[in-house]
Amino acid sequence: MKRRNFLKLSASACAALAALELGDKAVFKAACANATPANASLPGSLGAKEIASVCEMCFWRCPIVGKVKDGKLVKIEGNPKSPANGPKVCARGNSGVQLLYDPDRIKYPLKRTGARGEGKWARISWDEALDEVAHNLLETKKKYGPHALAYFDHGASAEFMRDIFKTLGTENYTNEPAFFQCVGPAALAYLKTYGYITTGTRQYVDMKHAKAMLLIGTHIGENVHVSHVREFIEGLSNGAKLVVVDPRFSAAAAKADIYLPIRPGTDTALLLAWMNFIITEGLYDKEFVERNCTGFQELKKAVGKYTLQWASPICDLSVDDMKRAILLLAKNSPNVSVHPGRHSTWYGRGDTSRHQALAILAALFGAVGVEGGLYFPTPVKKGHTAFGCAEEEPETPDESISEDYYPFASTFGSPTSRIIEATRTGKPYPVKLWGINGVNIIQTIPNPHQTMEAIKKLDFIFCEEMLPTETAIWSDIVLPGAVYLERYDSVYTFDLMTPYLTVRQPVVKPMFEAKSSYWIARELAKRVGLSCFNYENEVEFIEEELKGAGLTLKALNEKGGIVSYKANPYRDPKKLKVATDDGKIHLSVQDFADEDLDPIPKFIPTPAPPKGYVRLVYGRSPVHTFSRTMNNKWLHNEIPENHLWLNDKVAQRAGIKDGEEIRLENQDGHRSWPIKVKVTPGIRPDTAYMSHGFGSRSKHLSNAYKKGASDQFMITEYEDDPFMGASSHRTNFIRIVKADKVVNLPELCPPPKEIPRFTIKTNKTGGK
Ligand SMILES: Nc1nc2c(c(=O)[nH]1)N[C@H]1C(S)=C(S)[C@@H](COP(=O)(O)OP(=O)(O)OC[C@H]3O[C@@H](n4cnc5c(=O)[nH]c(N)nc54)[C@H](O)[C@@H]3O)O[C@H]1N2
Ligand SMILES: Nc1nc2c(c(=O)[nH]1)N[C@H]1C(S)=C(S)[C@@H](COP(=O)(O)OP(=O)(O)OC[C@H]3O[C@@H](n4cnc5c(=O)[nH]c(N)nc54)[C@H](O)[C@@H]3O)O[C@H]1N2
Ligand code: SF4
Ligand SMILES: [Mo]
Repeated sequence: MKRRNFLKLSASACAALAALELGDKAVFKAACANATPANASLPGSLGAKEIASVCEMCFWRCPIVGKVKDGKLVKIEGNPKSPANGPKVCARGNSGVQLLYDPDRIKYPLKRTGARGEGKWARISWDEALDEVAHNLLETKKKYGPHALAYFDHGASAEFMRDIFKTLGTENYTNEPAFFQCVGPAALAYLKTYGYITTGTRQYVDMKHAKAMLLIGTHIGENVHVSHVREFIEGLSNGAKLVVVDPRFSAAAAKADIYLPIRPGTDTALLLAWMNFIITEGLYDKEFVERNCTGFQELKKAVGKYTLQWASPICDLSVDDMKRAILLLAKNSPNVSVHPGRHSTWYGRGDTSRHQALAILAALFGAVGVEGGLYFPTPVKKGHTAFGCAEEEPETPDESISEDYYPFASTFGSPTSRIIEATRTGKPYPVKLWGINGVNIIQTIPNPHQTMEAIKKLDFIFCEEMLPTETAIWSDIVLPGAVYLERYDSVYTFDLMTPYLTVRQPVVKPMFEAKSSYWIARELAKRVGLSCFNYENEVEFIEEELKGAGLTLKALNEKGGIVSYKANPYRDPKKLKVATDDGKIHLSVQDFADEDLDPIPKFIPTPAPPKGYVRLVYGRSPVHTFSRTMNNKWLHNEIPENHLWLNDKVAQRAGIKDGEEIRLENQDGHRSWPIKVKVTPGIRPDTAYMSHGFGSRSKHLSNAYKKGASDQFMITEYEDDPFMGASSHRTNFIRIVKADKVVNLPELCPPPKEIPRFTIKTNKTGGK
């Protein structure tokens, strides 16, 4: 397929990409040039008032303008002054309107009346709700100690309330950005190699100026972050070569010069063999490595045994294809984007190592601080706000469920798997209260059956939510949070290739009795006797933050709600200094060795599918964000349900037809809700794929309830990453249930002897 036809792809990415209209740079320029500048006081083109704000339909946080007519939000567009997205938003950004006006929204504080999980509530007042939450926080702490309190948090709404939990002294918060289900292993690997997190909420990789790019997983195009997709497409249209490694023919794979349909879970074997190849063939950047890296001799020795011939049966790729791919990347070095990845909690054991291998590969290519390589963030200055909550670290318990289990977990809080385990078992100490904010824990964390079991053991559980989700129906008290379009949050600074500063501000007033996250946290803090959140309201601290940037809210709005800065992404390789202690890139990580962990990546095979099963993997629906958008009318109309991608040869032998509705059964006997099959040659025979977030179990979500199936309910086996405790999501296997009969799936690519098979437990937990 030709690059210019990218947007015409028939794959599911099409819908989102069409909404992005990213393919034609001319379109961009024209749209930017003609757009009306955002200004809080000027009437806009629809005769509507335009208010600059920041999207939170996902965490990329694109600058937007809301067009408001007669007090009603009529349209959301990208902020034309934004150097990142210009006047563009994606399908989800555009559909924020439908989140705001979703008739299913939680309108008032609610108290559970039925059993947990039943979703029966009574309306109560804010005073009653906050008093009850505060009372339970204090009582639980008094009875069991501070660590009995746990906070599951994600996104902007969760930040203020996190300070309350931290100040009350618990080690149990899960911290943004979904560290233990998302970027944790990748972030840690880059932090230890380069001293800064080149992959956290942001991925600092200069795809726009790359001559070649490598994506391992990383399904850009289905994974939609507007400016990131834009840079990827600009890189391609500038002529960059692309290597995509993915067991599934993703939207990105459709654009690849070389596509490697790897056996899932074997990427580190490929990366080790590639490293050995470029070292032995002298294709790495010797001067760069000598000058800027430590640990090269150890690395060379450690990877010396991994040949392409060794990797070939493991990865199920031909030596020739692997060689062509690495030669293509090497030929274009140092201007190579070795994409650091984002979602990295794949297999537990080996996740940090896989991303460490990617970090090292970039360094071997000298692809750091140069055009097309990993780049340096450009910090954007803003003022510091002190909310007055305790700054000191909480007291560690006798046995910590964070750092005593995983040496690198505690920087980020406590692993969700440990909190759930402590809640279920009372060991090593009891966890009795959960607060939840911005996370749909049932859909987000592996083994929802275990999560629900743990919830039943709690003394108290509350959440701040906008929608009556699965998590809400399990909560004792539900606090109605304002939607991002109804509230201030903070000043946002972007330190990427297009640095800027902007602010989230309300486009309309909160509807019903919804309240902003700051207001909720402030009121709760007062009730638990903390002198936190001393600013009367958000505007006060936003002005403080803006002061540090030489701005006021009024001045910022007069500028269209956004101020751009010049990027400083590149460095002279002769004077390179990264943020590690010695300024060098660490190809072998002593901090890992000090904790008896591998200082240099090793390939640790994840168990292969048992006979009759295939591995279940997942990814993004381009028009949805996890479970949070499933009830959104416009997005639901676009893609109402997910499909199970199944290899065509496997389907044929198993007698399964395209479009047929089946159920899945995982290795523990758990069955999914009905899902239609997409029969395709675009997936390996040992793998099945579905997009995440579907199959809602809350009857209160009129559009989302029972639409498609949930991947999470098939994920009952997980392993924790030994470095930092993130939970694996791709260690589960499924077969098919058709008209209540179990269909075993044929094995068309058996694993080599190096990869042991998963052993099915005899005492299965499922069956329904
Ligand atoms: N539309 C949309 N976009 C989003 C989001 C969203 O909810 N909706 N969420 C955002 C967030 S928070 C994140 S973290 C990112 C996640 O997006 P990514 O970081 O891109 O996620 P990955 O898991 O790397 O990529 C999924 C791909 O990995 C492939 N895969 C599965 N197993 C393996 C394997 O063993 N090896 C290899 N090489 N590939 C494998 C799958 O087939 C799939 O194509 O997306 C972001 N973008
Ligand atoms: N099986 C499986 N598990 C996964 C993933 C996967 O692909 N497959 N992806 C993982 C990744 S990469 C990530 S980042 C996480 C994401 O995990 P989550 O962030 O938990 O994702 P959502 O399912 O969207 O749940 C967010 C919840 O917060 C609520 N919410 C959203 N915005 C606000 C707000 O402004 N205020 C309040 N009060 N509530 C709000 C939404 O209504 C929704 O219920 O999931 C991880 N878990
Ligand atoms: S990528 Fe889309 S959903 Fe995410 S912040 Fe940007 S416009 Fe919003
Ligand atoms: Mo994520």
